[in-house]
Amino acid sequence: MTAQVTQLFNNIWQHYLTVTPSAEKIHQLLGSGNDVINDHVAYRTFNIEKVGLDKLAAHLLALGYKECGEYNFEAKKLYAKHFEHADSTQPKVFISELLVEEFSPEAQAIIHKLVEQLPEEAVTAENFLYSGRQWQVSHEDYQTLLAESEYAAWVAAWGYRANHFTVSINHLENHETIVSVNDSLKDAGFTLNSVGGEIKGDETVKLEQSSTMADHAEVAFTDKTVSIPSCFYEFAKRYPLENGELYTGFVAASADKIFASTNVAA
Ligand code: OOG
Ligand code: NI
Repeated sequence: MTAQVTQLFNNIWQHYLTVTPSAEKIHQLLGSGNDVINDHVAYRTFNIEKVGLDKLAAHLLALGYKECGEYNFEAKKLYAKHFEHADSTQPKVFISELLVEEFSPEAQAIIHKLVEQLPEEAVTAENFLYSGRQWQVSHEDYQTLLAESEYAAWVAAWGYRANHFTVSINHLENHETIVSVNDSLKDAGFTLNSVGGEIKGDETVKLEQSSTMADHAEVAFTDKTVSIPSCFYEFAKRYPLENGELYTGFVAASADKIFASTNVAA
């Protein structure tokens, strides 16, 4: 089963790189051999039965992942869960879903129209987690969604792919702190997500996180092709609990700010 998990994440990684060229550069910048380990990978979807969080999670549960935590983001109208594998060297997975019914009738209609186009069997296909967008969407509808929810617009444009991978700072040989990682990234010209400060969380919540602002890549909308934010790279440092084991959960207040990594720069 572990070989299958490794293969799945290799496929997800390759698919992510096609729209996130900076990830390869960041790997080289921070790593020194085989020390770049992924702390987690994140997914986004809509809470519509056909493509809900559970449908994505089914692919992980089948490979031995277990549900470990849940999170609510009231202002963003999102619900999320995270999953872990018994083999702790495998990435954790954070999956969120948009509470579609809480948006305007217009936005809801656009979202339902997209999801209806997706072939039923696409969701259970082996490649679902790296299948991208299997519906047509106009730039006009993208803009309508963007006005209400950056998250909704992102899913409409990119579909099913890792939204980000996350370097585990704990495993890096050349960096001890998140400040050192952030400084290297900035020196190399990368723009960090500074919403809520460059570093989200601290030792008291057992998790420090930072992320780049997403790369941009071209999307062929039905009416035109436009370059928009694609995917980003995150960095996480975990601290031990009383029992000496590293904290494995997420921190909702920090996650709330990480979502902004796919915002269009002001
Ligand atoms: C997920 C944001 C949350 C984390 O590590 O807290 C997250 C997203 O941007 O889709 O990944
Ligand atoms: Ni993350």
